Amino acid sequence: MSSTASRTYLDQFPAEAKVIKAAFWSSFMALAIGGLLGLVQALHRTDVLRFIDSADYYTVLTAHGILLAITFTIFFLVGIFTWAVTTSLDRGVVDIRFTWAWYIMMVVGTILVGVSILGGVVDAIPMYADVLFTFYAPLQAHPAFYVGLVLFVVGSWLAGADWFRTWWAWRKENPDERIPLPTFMALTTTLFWYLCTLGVALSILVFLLPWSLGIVDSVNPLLTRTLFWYFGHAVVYFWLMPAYMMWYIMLPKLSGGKLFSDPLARVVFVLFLLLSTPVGIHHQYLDPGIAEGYKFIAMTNTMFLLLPSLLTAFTVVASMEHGARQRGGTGYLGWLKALPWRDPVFTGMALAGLMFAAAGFSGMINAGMNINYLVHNSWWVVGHFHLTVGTAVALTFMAAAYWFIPQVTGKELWSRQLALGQVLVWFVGMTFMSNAMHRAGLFGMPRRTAEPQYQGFNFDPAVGTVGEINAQVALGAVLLTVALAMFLLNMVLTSFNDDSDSLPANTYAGTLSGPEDSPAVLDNLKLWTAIAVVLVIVGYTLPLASIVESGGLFGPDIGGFQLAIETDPALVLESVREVMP
Ligand code: HAS
Ligand code: CU
Repeated sequence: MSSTASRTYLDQFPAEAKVIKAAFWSSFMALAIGGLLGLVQALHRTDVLRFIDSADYYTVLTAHGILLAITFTIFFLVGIFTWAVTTSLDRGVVDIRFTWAWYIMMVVGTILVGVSILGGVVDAIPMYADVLFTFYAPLQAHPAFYVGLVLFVVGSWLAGADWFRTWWAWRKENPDERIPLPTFMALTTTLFWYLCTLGVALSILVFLLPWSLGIVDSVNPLLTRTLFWYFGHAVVYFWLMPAYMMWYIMLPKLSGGKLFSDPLARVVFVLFLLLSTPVGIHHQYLDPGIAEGYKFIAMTNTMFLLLPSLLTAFTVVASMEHGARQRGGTGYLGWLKALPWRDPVFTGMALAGLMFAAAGFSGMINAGMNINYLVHNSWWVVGHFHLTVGTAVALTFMAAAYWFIPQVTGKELWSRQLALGQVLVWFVGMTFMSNAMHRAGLFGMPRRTAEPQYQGFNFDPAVGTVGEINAQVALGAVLLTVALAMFLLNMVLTSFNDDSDSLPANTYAGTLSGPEDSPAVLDNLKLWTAIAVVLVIVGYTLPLASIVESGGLFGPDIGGFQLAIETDPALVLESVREVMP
C-alpha cells in the first residue's frame, strides 16, 4: 500500500471512480424514493396520516421493498466491491467498457421494474406489478417487471465476472501471492451470489415470465416460492457481506489499529459461501407442502450459519479494542471511550454493528422452527429486517459513503457534523421503530397490510398499548426520514464542494495476523464452491422433488391475480371465482 499513500482513489483509478460514482448515485436515488415511500406507509398503517388509498398501499410497499432491498443495496455494493478489488490488487479493471456495460444493464433493469410498479398508480402506464418484493404466485406482474429483474441480476453477474477477470489478470502477474483480503471477500460473495441467483433465474425464466406472457397457463406457487427463498435468504448475505467487509477492513483502521486476524476473516467468508444458500426454507416453516424433516434440516443449517457472524462480532470488536488501546484507551470497558466517536464514518459503522447484535438475536428467534410460528408474517419480522438490512447494512453504507464519495469525487465531505448527527438520528429513529415493531409482532399484529386492525378484534399487548406502539413506529419513521434528508443533503452539497485540501489517502486496515498465518487451502475457491454446491444439492433436491411430485411442475390449474390489488370484497370474490371455479 505504500506506493499509494496520500493518493485518493480518484487519483489512482480515475476511470473506475466514475463508474463507482454512478453506481453510488443510482443507489442514493433509490434510497431517496424508497425511503420516502417508507414514511408514507408507516404513517398510513399507524393511522397517523392517511393520504393514499389503502388499495395503493401495496404499490407503495412493492416499490419500497424493491427500491431499498434490491436497488439501493446492490448498486452500492457493486460500487464498493469494484473499489475493493481494484484497490487491493492495485490494478484497474481489465476493460472499462465492460464495467460500464454491466452498470447500464442494471440501470435499464431498474427502470423497467420501476415503471411497471408505477403502473399500479398511474393509469397512463398499462403495466402492473403490485406483487411485493417476493413476487409470490399467484400474484402476477406484467412481463416487463420480470424482464427488468432478470436484466438487473444478469448485470450483477457481469459485475462479478468483471471482478474475477481483474483478479485473474493480477494472478498471472502474481502467481504465488495470496489473494488480498478485500478481493477474497468480493470473490467469495460473488460465488454464492451466482449459486443462489440460479434459483430466482429459474423461477422467473422458466415459470413466472412465460406465465405472465400467457405461454403457460399456470405455475406451482409452492415451487416458485421455494425457488424464491432459495435465493431470498442468500441475498441477505449479499447485502451484508459488503457491510462486513467495511467492518473488517475499515473499522479497525478508523479505531486506530489493525485487523485482529486475516485468516479468521477468510474463514468467515468461506463459511458464508458454504452455508448461505441451503437454508432458505427457514422462510417457509409455515408453508404447507414441505415436510417437517426438510424444515428441520434448514433450521440446523441456519444455526450453523450463526457461527460466522459470531466470529465476526469477536474479530471486529477485538480489532476495535486493539485500536482503542493504541490510542491510549485502558480498562475493561474504559477503552470504549478512546474510540473516535466524533468521526461519522466510525460512529455510523459502530452503531450499525451494535444494532446488528440485536438483529442477530431476533434472527435466532426467527430461525427456531417452533418459535417462528409465533412471529411469522407479523410486524416482528419487519422489525428484524429493519435492524439487519435497514441498519446493519444501510447505516454502514451511509457511513461508508462519507468516506467513499470524497474518494471517488476528489471533493471533501461537506459537513462532518451533519454526518455525525445523521448517523445518530438514524440510530435513535430505528431504535423506536424496530423495537415497537418487534413488540407489536409478539401479540400478532400482521405485516404487509394497510389495515392491520381487524373489525371486532382488539390486539392485546402484554405491556403498553397499541396506540403507544403505533406512535413509536410513526415517530421512528419520521426520524429516519429526517436522517435520510440529512444524508442526501450532505451528499449533494459534497458533490458541489470545491474544497479538496485534506482528503485522506485510499487505504484500508493492516492486519495483526496476516494471510501467511493461514493454510493456503483457504484460498482454494474451487474447493469451497464445490462443497457449497454439494450442500445445496443435499438441502434442496428432496424438497424440490416432493413439491414437483405433489403439485406438478406447472402446478395445479391456478391462474394469476393480475393488476393492482382489489379491495372491494365483491370484486375480490369474483376474481377468486374466476381463477378457482
Ligand atoms: Fe433474517 C427474515 C433468520 C440475518 C434480512 N431476514 C428476514 C427478512 C429479511 C431478513 C429481509 O430463520 C424478511 C423476508 C421477508 O420479506 O419475508 N436472519 C435470520 C438469521 C440471521 C439473519 C438466523 N436477516 C439477516 C440479515 C439480513 C436479514 C443479515 C439482511 C441483511 N430472518 C431469519 C428468519 C426469517 C428472517 C428465520 C424468516 C422469518 C419469517 O417467519 O418470515 C443471522 O444471520 C443473524 C446472525 C447475527 C448475529 C449477530 C452478530 C453480531 C455482530 C455485531 C458485532 C458488533 C460490532 C459493533 C461490530 C449472530 C456481528 C461493536 C460496537 C461497539 C461500540 C463495541
Ligand atoms: Cu433468511
